[in-house]
Amino acid sequence: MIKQTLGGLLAAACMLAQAANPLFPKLYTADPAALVDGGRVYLYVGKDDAPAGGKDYLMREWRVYSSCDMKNWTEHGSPLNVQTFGWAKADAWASDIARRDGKYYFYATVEHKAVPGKAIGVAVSDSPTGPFRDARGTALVTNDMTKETDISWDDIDPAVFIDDNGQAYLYWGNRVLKYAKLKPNMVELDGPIHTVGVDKFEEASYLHKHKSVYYLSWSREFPEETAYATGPSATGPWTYRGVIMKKNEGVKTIHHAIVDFNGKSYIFYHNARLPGGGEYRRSVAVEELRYLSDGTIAFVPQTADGPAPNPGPGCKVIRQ
Ligand code: FUB
Repeated sequence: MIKQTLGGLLAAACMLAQAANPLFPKLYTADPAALVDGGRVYLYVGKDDAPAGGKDYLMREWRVYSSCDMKNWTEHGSPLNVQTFGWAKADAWASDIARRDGKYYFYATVEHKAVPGKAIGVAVSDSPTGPFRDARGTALVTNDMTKETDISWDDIDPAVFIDDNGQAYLYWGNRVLKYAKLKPNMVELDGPIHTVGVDKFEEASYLHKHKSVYYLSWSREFPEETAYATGPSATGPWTYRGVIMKKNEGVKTIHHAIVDFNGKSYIFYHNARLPGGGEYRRSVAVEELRYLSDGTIAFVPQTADGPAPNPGPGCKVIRQ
């Protein structure tokens, strides 16, 4: 049997023009967030720095990559890290991003220095590749703002969505799913925090719209699978539709993001398939996602090859 090592995979990746899954064999990466902008898809990941055998997450920064064909990925380095938020002390956990009025708003989970527990910050940049700066100087959401559970990590995993009428929403949570409207400035909540009941919600909510249907997806149960519901608006009511992706082997989380790009749809997620991978050493991957004629989403198997190249007009692969 041929034993694959991380070094071997890295060498192969340097030679190959086209990435298969997992996408980034040089690093352990997790919690994908994605943005389609200017003919490219930008992919933001947390960097898993836990040592082999580590017993907890060690995540200090986010990394960004981009592609114009879903196959060739350009590295853009780390556009922000925990220190971007002066009030945060650790844990560059899951994030999401949106563009509004030419600015890029990056919502991020971190551990707060002064308010015990996880918090959500928002950073802003003029470019999808950063650099980002703290847009408020304070957290947007702190653990003491929600009281539904007594765990310290129930305010994690922001998911931002801007509806066609311009109204922006922030969904987030662990164990209990919450959402609030965002003001047009994208850096303040607008009104109360609501809770949402969806089946066996764990974390990693994601809201998107395809054609006229709203899709709310999340990591369901623990260990996690990716499940979804559909609704007639950004706030439901939600009808449970089933499982998009089954549970991982070797890691209990699966955090996902869904985008439309060049006429096709894609789901990013993480697994533990990089050599040496595991619970705290994850790896981001991508698959094509297909909608059936009734608007439901076809089950997505994880593959080693990933999607076929899908270059848009003017796609220029940036070689490094
Ligand atoms: O990466 C840390 C946490 O693990 C994320 O915030 C969750 O979604 C899970 O992937």
